[in-house]
Amino acid sequence: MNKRNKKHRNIGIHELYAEDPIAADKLLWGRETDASSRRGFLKKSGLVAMSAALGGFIPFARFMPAGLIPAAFAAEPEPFIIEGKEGLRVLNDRPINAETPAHLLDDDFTPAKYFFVRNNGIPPALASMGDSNNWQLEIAGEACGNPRTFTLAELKSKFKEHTYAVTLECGGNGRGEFNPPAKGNQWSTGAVGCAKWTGVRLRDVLDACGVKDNAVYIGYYGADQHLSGDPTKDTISRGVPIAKAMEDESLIAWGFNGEDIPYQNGYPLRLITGGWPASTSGKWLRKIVIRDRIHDGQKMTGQSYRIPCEPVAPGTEVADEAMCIIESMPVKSLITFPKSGITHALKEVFEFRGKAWAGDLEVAKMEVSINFGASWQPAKLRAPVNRLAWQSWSAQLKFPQPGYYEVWARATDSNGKAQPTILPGWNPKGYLNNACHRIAVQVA
Ligand SMILES: Nc1nc2c(c(=O)[nH]1)N[C@H]1C(S)=C(S)[C@@H](COP(=O)(O)O)O[C@H]1N2
Ligand SMILES: [Mo]
Repeated sequence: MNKRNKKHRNIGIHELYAEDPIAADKLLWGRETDASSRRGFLKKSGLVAMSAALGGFIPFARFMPAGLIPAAFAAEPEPFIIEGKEGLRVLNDRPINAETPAHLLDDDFTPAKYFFVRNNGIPPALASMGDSNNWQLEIAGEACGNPRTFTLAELKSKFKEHTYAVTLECGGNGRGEFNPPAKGNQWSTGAVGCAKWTGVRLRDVLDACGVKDNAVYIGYYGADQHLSGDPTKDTISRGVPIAKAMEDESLIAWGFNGEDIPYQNGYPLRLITGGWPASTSGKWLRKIVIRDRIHDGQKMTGQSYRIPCEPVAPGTEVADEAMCIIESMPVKSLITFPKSGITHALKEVFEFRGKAWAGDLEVAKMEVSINFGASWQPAKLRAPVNRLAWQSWSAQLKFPQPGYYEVWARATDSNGKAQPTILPGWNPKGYLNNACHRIAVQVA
């Protein structure tokens, strides 16, 4: 990870132009410059690219001086670069936490560059990893009959490979909206993504190591370091009940959309336990313990990833004993097209689309509103490609007259539970905000 890496393609536009405007012109738009006149010649492909970026044809493009940043980009903040990521909103750089703007989650399977990053500590150095096939995973714990260590190569050769599209959402996604505010990363809507994960079933590996009758929970340990640098401290060590661990879709994964898992998302090996807070899906996976009790690792106890067992009034202090571990995530959805706040004209009938997911359950119904929730109209909802994958939806919306609208989206799960239109129950740590996503649209 580095802030100022010249070799990196994903460098901020202002930085690019500041360093060498002529080179920036060439890189971004393919513009050739005549050194004597300093006039730029935008080739057809460059003009198309720039017009697309500006959202309109540029009638006087032939008069544009070389090395000029289009004014429309002037207000764009300089992005903080995370190697391998693009367009994310960075919430913290130590540890790195970055979320995905809703309009970049339009793909069925979130590309590596757009998959959010939630780190609790410092990821293991790539240079120290060596050949990923030698990466070791240890299986142990009180309720493990036959503790063993596997290399990644052994996992690949000894067990059957499976691929599932699984949605991961951070338990704190949406925290930024709670009032009184909760400490922690102020996620808006972007700590979520869905990728095709390839690996072996956690169940198959656990069975090979002997799951004793007294097994209750599993816990994970990763190779990342505590922020303090103290090697005796774990960054995070969470887990799930044994029944969740034994589900078909619970994986020890090395593949992400057919490639290696991106470095920030746990390369070369991670746990995938979909539908539950993504904090249960351990990255840079080194060890799994089969426990004879509820796992009590870092961020399993106290108030971490727990909500009041009974609802409380906003601002209430809740004792640890009255807090319960979050299990399945609640039903939720996003509008991924168009982008909120667009200023270009929408046609009278316009297709909106997005994604919806419901923790361990399926989304059964999707609706949209153009009148601040006064009435709802059905959207088309696709089945998930497999259990625990998010579902695509779309809706053709007709607007009665020009002006400013908000489009709201609401999903209902297979138990009949719908997203709240504004905010769900307040809780001390700001988890599980599954309020309806809303976007601004201008109809001209
Ligand atoms: N080893 C390790 N695993 C981890 C974490 C971490 O900091 N270290 N963060 C957890 C949390 S809180 C979340 S939300 C997800 C985020 O996964 P992502 O960064 O791939 O999006 O990873 C989980 N697994
Ligand atoms: Mo998280």
